[in-house]
Amino acid sequence: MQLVLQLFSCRVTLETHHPVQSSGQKQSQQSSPDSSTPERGRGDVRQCIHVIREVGSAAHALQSQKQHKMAQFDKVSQKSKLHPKPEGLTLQYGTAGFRTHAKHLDHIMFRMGLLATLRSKKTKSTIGVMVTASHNPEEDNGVKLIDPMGEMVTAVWEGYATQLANAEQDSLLKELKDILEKEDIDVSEPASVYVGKDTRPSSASLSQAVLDGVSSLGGKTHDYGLVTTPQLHYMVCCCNTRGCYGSPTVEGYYQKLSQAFLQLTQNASNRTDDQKRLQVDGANGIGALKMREMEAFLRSELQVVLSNDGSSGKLNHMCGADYVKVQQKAPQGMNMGVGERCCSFDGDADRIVYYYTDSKGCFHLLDGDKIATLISTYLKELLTQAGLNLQIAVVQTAYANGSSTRYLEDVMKVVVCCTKTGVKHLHHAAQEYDIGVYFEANGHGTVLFSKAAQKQIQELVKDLNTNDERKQAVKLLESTINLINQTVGDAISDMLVIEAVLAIRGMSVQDWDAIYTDLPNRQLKVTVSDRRVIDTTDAERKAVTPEGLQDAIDSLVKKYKNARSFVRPSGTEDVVRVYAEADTQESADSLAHEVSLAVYRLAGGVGDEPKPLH
Ligand code: 16G
Ligand code: ZN
Repeated sequence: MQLVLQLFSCRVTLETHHPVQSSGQKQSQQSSPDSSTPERGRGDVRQCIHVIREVGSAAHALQSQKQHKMAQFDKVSQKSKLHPKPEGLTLQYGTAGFRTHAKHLDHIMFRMGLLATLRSKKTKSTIGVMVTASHNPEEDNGVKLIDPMGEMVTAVWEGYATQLANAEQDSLLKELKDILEKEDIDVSEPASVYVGKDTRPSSASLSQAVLDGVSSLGGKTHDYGLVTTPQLHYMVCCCNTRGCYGSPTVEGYYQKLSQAFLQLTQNASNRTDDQKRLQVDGANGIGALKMREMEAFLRSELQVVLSNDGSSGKLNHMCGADYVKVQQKAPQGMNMGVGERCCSFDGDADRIVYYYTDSKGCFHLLDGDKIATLISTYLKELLTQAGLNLQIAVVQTAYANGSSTRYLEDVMKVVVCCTKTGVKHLHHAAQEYDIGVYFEANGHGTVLFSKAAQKQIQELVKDLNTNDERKQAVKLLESTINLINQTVGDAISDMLVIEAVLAIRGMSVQDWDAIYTDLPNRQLKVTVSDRRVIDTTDAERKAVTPEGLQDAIDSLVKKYKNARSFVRPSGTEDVVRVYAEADTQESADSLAHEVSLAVYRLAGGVGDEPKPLH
């Protein structure tokens, strides 16, 4: 097809050759039909030979491209037999990529290697593939694709991922060609894919399957081995910005973050060793390993006491950010002193939550909402001090505690925006502002600075005419930007930001906790025969279907004080999630139960009816 088009365009060149000649030339040609004007005639012949040669070499190039393509597809076909798809198995690229028991994932990994290669050819950039199942049990695994600037892959390509993953063995090439055609990808383009993995026992062979997929399509790989998810996002961004974002090595990451952290904590020089001490629960995962590596770079400005470091316990088992957030209790294996500042990473270190126990033994959780509040308040103050007129917004989901939203809007006068659950939605919304702080209540989040905002801050740093207070504030802003991993939520980077903010403002974890008091809340799940019967709107805060469900929720909420409740189908589990908050824990529990019953009755509940919590 391409060849025909090229030949056709050559013919057009030949035919239009004469009309563009001057009338004088035309005349002389007409008067010498035997081409007795030798120059002109020779010129035409030369031109024709040139065009024929071009056509010939184009045809040759296309021929060899075609051969190359065939050879490539042969290789894919051969290699894919080593990573066969179990017949009938279908999986979907969900909010967090593919995630299931590791034993079902070998073919998925190989195919995601193929897809990442295509994505790289399409975008002419390096693409990342991370092998991890985050906070899931150790037996599970998963995979996520990372786009050129370190963000999540687009929705259309998520669709291709599902399409490719579910193609039966004999139609894999057909699906591959379909994507190539739809996206108009030249298969002979070079490709580059960065691969990383977490510490799960299955991750080594699964990441090898990704590498096989890439190489079978002729792509180049860089295997980073064991890295946190946010470290791989960082590498991809560093590579595609040609080093502007940092150096694409693990050491480059440690250097960039630690330098910024040390610069920030210089502004809190009278901290005691006690204040520098932080207990970190590594979830027995990759975060623990990387924290150990980073320690030396922090030059004792942060004194980490690491537990669940992977030396004995099981990944995410009774520990890690998800366990602490869901169970609302301290992880096992951590020796917590009264009032001591502690935090937990999840299995791939892209989430973090803080907590402490008070003198009465009461457990206090500081989740993503509290983190967003601390960071946005700090940034807003710096903007005021620096005299910068930049708009700052906090992006939350429906799960954000009502108290946090009220505090941010009413007291801090910050714009608050609510999106659907899932990092990509929050990330996307945060890009709309000069400074977008986004956090899910579960502890995944970061801060995005627009290019214009970064430029303004950098220019002001250089501006020698600014007075001391302004200069100090703007320098802090600059270091804070360097400390934040803007590509994705990053437990290590977020932890360092939080530690720096607490140090600079001279706050204890208790002071931070006291900024506002969380409304008691409860999350439950209900099993229904098909969770897709629940459709939501208004950033998942209202149920559109099944009919009558939202009315039922509205009238239940009215029975309680300061109450709020919503339901949504989970994107990662075959259940419907129910959230409720109210003025007391009893009310929140009771409301959550009543809403669960409404879901069970109106949305096709299966199994036993939900039982009251008390
Ligand atoms: C995934 C999402 C997370 C979200 C969670 C909700 C990413 C990288 N992760 O883990 O942001 O909170 O799903 O799970 O987007 P759910 O739909 O089962 O409630
Ligand atoms: Zn995670």
